[in-house]
Amino acid sequence: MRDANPQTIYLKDYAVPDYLIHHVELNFTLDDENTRVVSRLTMIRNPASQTGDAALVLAGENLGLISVVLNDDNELTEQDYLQTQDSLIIHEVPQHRSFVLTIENTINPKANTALEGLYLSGSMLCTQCEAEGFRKITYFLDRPDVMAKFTTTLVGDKDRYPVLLSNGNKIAQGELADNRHWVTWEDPFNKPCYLFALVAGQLDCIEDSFITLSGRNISLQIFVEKHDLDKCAHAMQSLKNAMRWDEQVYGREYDLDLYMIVAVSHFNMGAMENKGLNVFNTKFVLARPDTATDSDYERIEGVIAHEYFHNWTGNRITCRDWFQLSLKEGFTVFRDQEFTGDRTSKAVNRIENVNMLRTRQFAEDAGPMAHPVRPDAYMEVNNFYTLTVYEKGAEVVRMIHTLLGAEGFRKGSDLYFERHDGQAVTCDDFVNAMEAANAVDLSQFRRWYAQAGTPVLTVQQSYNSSAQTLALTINQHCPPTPGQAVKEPLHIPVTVGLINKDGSIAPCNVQGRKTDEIVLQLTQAEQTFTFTDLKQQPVVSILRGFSAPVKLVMERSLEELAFLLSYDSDTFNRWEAGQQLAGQVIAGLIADIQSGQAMQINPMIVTAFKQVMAQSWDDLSYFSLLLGLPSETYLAEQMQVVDVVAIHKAREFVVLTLAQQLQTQFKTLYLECHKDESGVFDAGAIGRRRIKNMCLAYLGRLEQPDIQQWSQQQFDTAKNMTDQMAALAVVANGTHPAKQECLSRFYQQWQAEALVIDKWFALQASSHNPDTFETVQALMQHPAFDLKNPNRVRALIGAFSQANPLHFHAANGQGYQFLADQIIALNTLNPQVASRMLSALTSWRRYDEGRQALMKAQLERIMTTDAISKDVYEVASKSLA
Ligand code: 0A1
Ligand code: ZN
Repeated sequence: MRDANPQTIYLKDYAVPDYLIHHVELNFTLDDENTRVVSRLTMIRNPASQTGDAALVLAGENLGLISVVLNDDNELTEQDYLQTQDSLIIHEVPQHRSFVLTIENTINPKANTALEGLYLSGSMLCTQCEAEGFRKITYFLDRPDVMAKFTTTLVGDKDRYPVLLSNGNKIAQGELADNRHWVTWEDPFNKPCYLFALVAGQLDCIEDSFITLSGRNISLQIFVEKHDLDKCAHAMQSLKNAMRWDEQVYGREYDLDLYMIVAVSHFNMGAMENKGLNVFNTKFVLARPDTATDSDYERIEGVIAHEYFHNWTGNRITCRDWFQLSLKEGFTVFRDQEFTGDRTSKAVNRIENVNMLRTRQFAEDAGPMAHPVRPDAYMEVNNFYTLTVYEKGAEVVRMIHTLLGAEGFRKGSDLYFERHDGQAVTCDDFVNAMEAANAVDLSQFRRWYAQAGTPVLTVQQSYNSSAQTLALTINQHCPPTPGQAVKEPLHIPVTVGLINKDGSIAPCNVQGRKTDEIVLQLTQAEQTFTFTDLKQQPVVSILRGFSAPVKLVMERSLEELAFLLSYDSDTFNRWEAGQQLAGQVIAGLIADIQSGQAMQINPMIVTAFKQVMAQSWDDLSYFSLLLGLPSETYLAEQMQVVDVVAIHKAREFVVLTLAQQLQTQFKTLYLECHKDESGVFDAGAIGRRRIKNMCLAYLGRLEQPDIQQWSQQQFDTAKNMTDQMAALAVVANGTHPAKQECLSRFYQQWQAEALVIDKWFALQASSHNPDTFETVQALMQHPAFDLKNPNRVRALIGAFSQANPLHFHAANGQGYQFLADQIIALNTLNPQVASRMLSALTSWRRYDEGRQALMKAQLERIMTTDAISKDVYEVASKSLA
């Protein structure tokens, strides 16, 4: 397919483009298998270019070239240009004046299973151009620092493509012979080609409007297939909420008169922020109470907001090059996290985000693909849409927010927008604006962008009763990562609070300033901070709100953790204390298993849970998080050599013990909260569903007839997907007599709803049941399974390999072989998805010798794949290096 030995691209080699494009006039004659593209580019030599060579090199892949014409009348011949596999090199173009280059080519959307460029999703034609998809549409300067105005005309059959959409405003339309019609769109804003989009097909739309703060009326449209029209209301409301929030919190208004969202069923990622025409995975648009869970509702609002926020952080100000991806992604994720926190529960949202960061991003940072938030090299840019760039990138922005405070941060973002509107810039430009607006020095802080790996903070405390002081000594250390053996100390905000033994707040008095909480600024490898005026030794609550993306090492007794679980006023640390307590208890059981002893559970965990359950809670979602145990994946992250079987057994033992000993409490709580509130999405109803389903999950482990009846009844009568899915999970993950019947009834009920069927696949693939592997193999043959649909692949293959450690890591290696087979098949169909599926194999060094050998053998087999894609090659080869 591509290079067997792909080239590495380095940040240090960045050079400005040799040519610039002012205006792009595109004309598409649409056809599912043979679309004709005419691209008329108004160009000029870049005065800032340093290159002596005048050749014009345009990127292009899989294109059928028809003609190249210079200045409208000079048709170039094969002597004038060179066509390679991935470029068109025109030997000579005018150097001192602008010129027009018109290129005509064909493409085949139907054959495009990689879903980059122009492709068919169901019966809809749509595009995905980030990062380098535009070169699969036509020859172009496909790099984000080339920004141009786009005018796009779409021509197509009226019945086949009744709706024709592109970026910006519709400026003209008309009819043609042979039942065809055309529409011209014009985007008045300069943009890089990765923000180009077109959509054509049989679409229906819901419409609404939004009045901006300055009184402009924006028309809002969501396009979907006809049968999905009744699932768009939540997405529309979410969009309006996001628009208002960005005005209120960042002072940013929308800039076009029209905002369009299209939902497509085949999409490699979550959604795409194309200017004025977002293209979304249906998963992040469609919701009706009976088809989508509460967390789907929340994620939809978050992703809609994320794409909307990109209009300022990504589109108006974009990235100079793809190494700067976190400039737009880190900042935009930070913005969507803050939005979701404001819309739902700040406490819950922070915990969920940190949970994801610590289980998945920390693993990435500790593995062979570890890279800085601003990577300095890549083979395939699509491999760098990572948790590090997105989630750790957001943490870096959050730390700036913590260091500067909300007001200082807003001053910095205002200056950033003022300085760089309309430009393609770097992460440094962002930090420069934050610095300049606040007169602070963030030079050491910049290392967060350049250094990979998760820093470890080791904390020691010593209380001096005669001096009434507490000294906190914090040491920072960051383990080496590939290509970065030595790390420099980082500038780390560490938020601390002190608590007296009676639960009251002890003031933090450092250098004469007395506050309830303090942000310590750690800048050295080791530093001691002294708190004064402490008559008694307080309990330290450190890294409040998870103020930095680090691992914390601090000796804590179970008693101290139980104290913090009861008294810490910081909602994050309170939850964290419970997690650590459970983690220590589970670690004790793992040790029992590994030394061949009977498991002996420390009763403190039961007492601690009982206490939590005895309190009354306003935020029931937060309450349910306090009752959750650390996941198997998170527990695995904590072990030197991961023992999947022991982790599973130990954790299950704790679940069962809690279910047995707190059975009465779980039952009472379940019955109290089990109400019919279908379609009610306020925090109260969401919280009640969440806590009651948590209770049901515990109780389900008892395998008792009374509980089996409860779960069956909840399944039978549920009117919302949250309750139906939670009940099905309990029924299907055990020995419930109606297991098969419920699974098949669920399928029958929902076979017309692709997103619900994805849940059905994922639930079975992540089950602990002993026959899960056979089930997964059988599901691969199910008529509803389709290797060409990324959502399906993620639901079945992704859930099995990433959310089912017990079965994926079966000691005989069958899980590894299965995954490798699928990756090899996906390599040809969709390299991006193939490479993402590979992540389950990259951490092979973390397992025992037997599993290491089996995983490594599969990685080696993948490396021998014929026509291996750049995407898969980069991840597999780096994993083996
Ligand atoms: N910029 C989008 C994510 C995205 C990236 C690449 C894609 O295709 C390869 C698609 C979407 C976002 O952050 O939402
Ligand atoms: Zn994004």
